[in-house]
Amino acid sequence: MRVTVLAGGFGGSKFISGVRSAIGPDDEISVIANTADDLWIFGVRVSPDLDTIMYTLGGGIDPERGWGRTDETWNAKDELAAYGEPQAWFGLGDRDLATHLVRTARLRDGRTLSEVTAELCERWQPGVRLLPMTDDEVETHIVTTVDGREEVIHFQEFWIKHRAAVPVLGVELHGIEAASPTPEVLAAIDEADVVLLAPSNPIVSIGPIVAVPGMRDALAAARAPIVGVSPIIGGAAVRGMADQLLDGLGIETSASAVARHLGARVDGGLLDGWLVDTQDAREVEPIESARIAARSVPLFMNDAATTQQLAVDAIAFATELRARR
Ligand code: FO1
Repeated sequence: MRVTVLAGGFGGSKFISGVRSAIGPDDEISVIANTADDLWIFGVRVSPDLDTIMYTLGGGIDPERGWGRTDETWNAKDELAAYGEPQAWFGLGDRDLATHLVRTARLRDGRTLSEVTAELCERWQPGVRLLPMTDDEVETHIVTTVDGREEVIHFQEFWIKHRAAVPVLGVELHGIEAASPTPEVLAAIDEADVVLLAPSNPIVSIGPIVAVPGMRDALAAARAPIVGVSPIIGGAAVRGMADQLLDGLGIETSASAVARHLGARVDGGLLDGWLVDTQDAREVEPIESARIAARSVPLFMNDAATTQQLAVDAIAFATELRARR
């Protein structure tokens, strides 16, 4: 069986590890990862979601932080601060820096982000094909106000420097118009038996992936059923800043509102099915009335067993829906 997963960073990585443990030896997983969190900083190219997935599945992630490397040191970051570097707010770890240096060197040599990611994965062996959504530069920026003045800042500045504590007046995907899915991404969608949307942020993780021109058409044309996992449980984001972003865009922070935002595939949207948590079982009916099949199962990925079970439930749901298509 070929499973293709669209995912962002932390929540996506855990879900993917569950999918990896849920499939058999003859199955394969392709991950289409968000790259709109990426940024140039201190002269290196950082790809947070690619690295978080690669480190998590490769065993190098710091599990408490949820990003960056275990046994990390921050000498370079401290030295940058000593120089008064204005971007020293960015958590540039010394071990993590090596990843960015290799990526930057290869990009400077004319390699694509997909080629670089495949090379980095030779070391980490994540057990999945990790595919950047595009090889073109796309960056999420947040329209906000700082000290009363409207500003457009990179998502990482919003998230790290401002701790997502500034208003979200809008989200802009810089470079999206000129971006295109990579051939590997289009093949992963076309050849999939099942397509899953990880419980990642619908605005800044899943959103940019499906905003790449041509991506929605590829997903609509896929023979595979498309099933998503709600990142909202009990009216709150499980982790991260989904609620601030949803509020900023006028989307209710609920499992059914996110499903409606992604849309029913039969009506030109993305979803054949949507998994909600057992505590949101009452939302199954309104989601079904939006022509998206829905099911309530435990969504909290609090250990390997529950994470694997969630993946099993998602694949089973998709397989059942494929039988209906
Ligand atoms: N998140 C933080 O909250 N603080 C940081 O300083 C930080 C640095 C960082 C460096 C590399 C990397 O791959 C991720 C990093 N993250 C940091 C997480 C990152 O901002 C988020 O994981 C995604 O961009 C949102 O999912």
